[in-house]
Amino acid sequence: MSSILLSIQNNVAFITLNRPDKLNAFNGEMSLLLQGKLDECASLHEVRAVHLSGAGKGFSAGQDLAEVVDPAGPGLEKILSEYYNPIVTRIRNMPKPVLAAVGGVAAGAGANIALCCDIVVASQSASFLQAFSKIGLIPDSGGTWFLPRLVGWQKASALAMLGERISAAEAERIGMIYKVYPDDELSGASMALAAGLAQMPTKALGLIKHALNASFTNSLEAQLALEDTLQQRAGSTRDYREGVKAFMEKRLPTFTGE
Ligand code: LHQ
Repeated sequence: MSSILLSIQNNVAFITLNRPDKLNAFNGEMSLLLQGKLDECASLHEVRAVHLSGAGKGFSAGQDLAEVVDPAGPGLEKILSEYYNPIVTRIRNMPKPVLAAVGGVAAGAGANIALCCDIVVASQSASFLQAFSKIGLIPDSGGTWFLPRLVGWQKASALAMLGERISAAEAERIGMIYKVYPDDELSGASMALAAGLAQMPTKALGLIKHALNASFTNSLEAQLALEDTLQQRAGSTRDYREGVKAFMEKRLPTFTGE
């Protein structure tokens, strides 16, 4: 069985991290496979939303530490530049929404790959930990970029330094994730969210992502100018015309992603 599964249903690509006996810890092969599946999702026109989850009882325990201690394994530099960084940039640059459904522990790079997604939901028993400092490392896979933006400097600093495991409820409370569902409802709820996203105006969602990607580093003036540019693009889509027409005709819109 492959360590990354992909299936596409009703315009949603379901990507599953699939090393359940290792809590879906990443090895090099799995990281490269995930990059390939993300490329497929980005290029396939029928894919209008991506749902990322883990098989079994964890989301992902981050780097498979057995690979790190293997003398024949990849070095630290390769792990970041060839494995994790390209995953994070693919998710952020994909002009389609990516939703992470965290149904168990999300640790290390596993946590930060979840947190770089556009919407993160979790089950009540899920947990998040910046495990890095416990083994003498710093948060990677965008952790030092996303965490302060999500939860503020103080919480980010404490979570990164202390490496404490926090509950999904606490993650929701501090704004690290969007919503928590009872354990037996996560799968249905996250699939419904992804299905809903896949029927929305896909180009506008991609442009929202583009604008948010830039918002923390742009000046207000630069962000207003970017909104202006991107709004012109959104306004030239079929879905925009359909959205306004449907509103005027007092009916539900049918968006096609065009
Ligand atoms: C694991 C792992 C794991 C292998 C659980 N590897 N087996 C970048 C640059 C270069 C190098 C390093 O990495 C990185 C990026 C990173 O992601 S660094 C952070 C790496 N991850 C960690 O340090 C997390 C280590 N794991 C844990 O702290 C715990 O296992 C967590 C909190 C994730 C889960 O705890 P529990 O629910 O109590 O489960 P467990 O500890 O009993 O784990 C279950 C099994 O999974 C166990 O194996 P065993 O054969 O004893 O049943 C663990 O050894 C194995 N496992 N994480 N990352």
